[in-house]
Amino acid sequence: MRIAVVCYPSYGGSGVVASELGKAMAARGHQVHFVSYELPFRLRGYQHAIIFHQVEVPTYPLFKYPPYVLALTNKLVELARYGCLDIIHAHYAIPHAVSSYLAKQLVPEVVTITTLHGTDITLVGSDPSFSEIISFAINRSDGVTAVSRSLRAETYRRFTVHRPIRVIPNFVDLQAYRRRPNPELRRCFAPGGEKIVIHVSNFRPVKRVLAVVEIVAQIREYLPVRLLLVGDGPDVPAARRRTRELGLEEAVLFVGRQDDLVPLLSVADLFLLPSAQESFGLAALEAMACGVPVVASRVGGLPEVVDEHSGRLHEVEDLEGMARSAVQIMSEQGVWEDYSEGARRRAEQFDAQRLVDAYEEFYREILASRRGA
Ligand code: GMT
Repeated sequence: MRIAVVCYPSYGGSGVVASELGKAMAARGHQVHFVSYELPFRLRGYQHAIIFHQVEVPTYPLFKYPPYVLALTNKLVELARYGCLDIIHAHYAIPHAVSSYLAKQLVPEVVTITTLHGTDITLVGSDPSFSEIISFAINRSDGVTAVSRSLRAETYRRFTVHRPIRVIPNFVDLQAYRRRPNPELRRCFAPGGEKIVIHVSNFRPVKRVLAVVEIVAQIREYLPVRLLLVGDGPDVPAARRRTRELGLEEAVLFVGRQDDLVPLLSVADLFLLPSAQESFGLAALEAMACGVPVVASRVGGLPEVVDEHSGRLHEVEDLEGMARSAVQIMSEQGVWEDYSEGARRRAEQFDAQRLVDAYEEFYREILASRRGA
């Protein structure tokens, strides 16, 4: 198959899923064209059968807002006409599903698939400034997938969508993501033998990074811990401020964006994710694959990912409960080992091979149904 993958290139779950899926499809012999405004960060390094096409938007004094949707659509049309695409797979509905729809108006033989990831539905997409066009674009996609049952239900609840939505959960490469203990690195972060709590995100308000700092302050009343904050985003300054106010400068380490998470996850004892919304929680799944138990909020798709053997879920505002669970999981080595093994076992349910098969099958099904139509 000849597939165009449209995604955001920056740090964030939808770009990660799009990149890993595209790479897996290329490894299976398909021809994969990534289309975005920058090279997605998980695509660095040559891989056969992957071609990156950069979307450039011309500037003009009249354009207060450069028309990215048009430039993206134009690139897709070019590819469909001259590169002969079978499928355009848009990850994250805004604005990618709209560009796919427009491209199909010019090249009707191309099949369009949209994968809904989360905030495109729960936060931004349902804003009245976008909701009409996003409903329309979802309804006009030839195939639609969502990364969790919860996200599918939210889509039906918030939009006038009348198409079937296939749930294909996110996945993890279980070979790449496994615990690789490194006592030396562990000592660098926790020289006094403290436990290590980790949080990985794009530091947007929905992730509630300030709550992560608060929870760690509460854990420290019972257990010496260090917090590794991995990632970057708009809430970094506020998280630094709260860290200072709580007198936690020594205990909280801001390590910034990191491409390779496995070394960091491999020294961690617990992953904290107190998000206000989380359609799936890919970062939690990657941590679980590395044997890191999760304490998170009971929202969105998180209950579909974290079970009672791999971690604990609490109501969003229950920071005290999250701190208590964290202390219970980390205080006793035997308890921690049970959760760590449970986390890895649960992650094995989201094996990349099996879920890439599900996408490949979905592509074939939609292609067959469109061609038969
Ligand atoms: O908000 C983010 O974390 C970024 C966003 C994205 O699209 O990059 O993440 C969403 O998609 C991920 C991949 O499917 C999911 O694992 C995240 O749970 C989801 N984020 C939210 O729903 C807040």
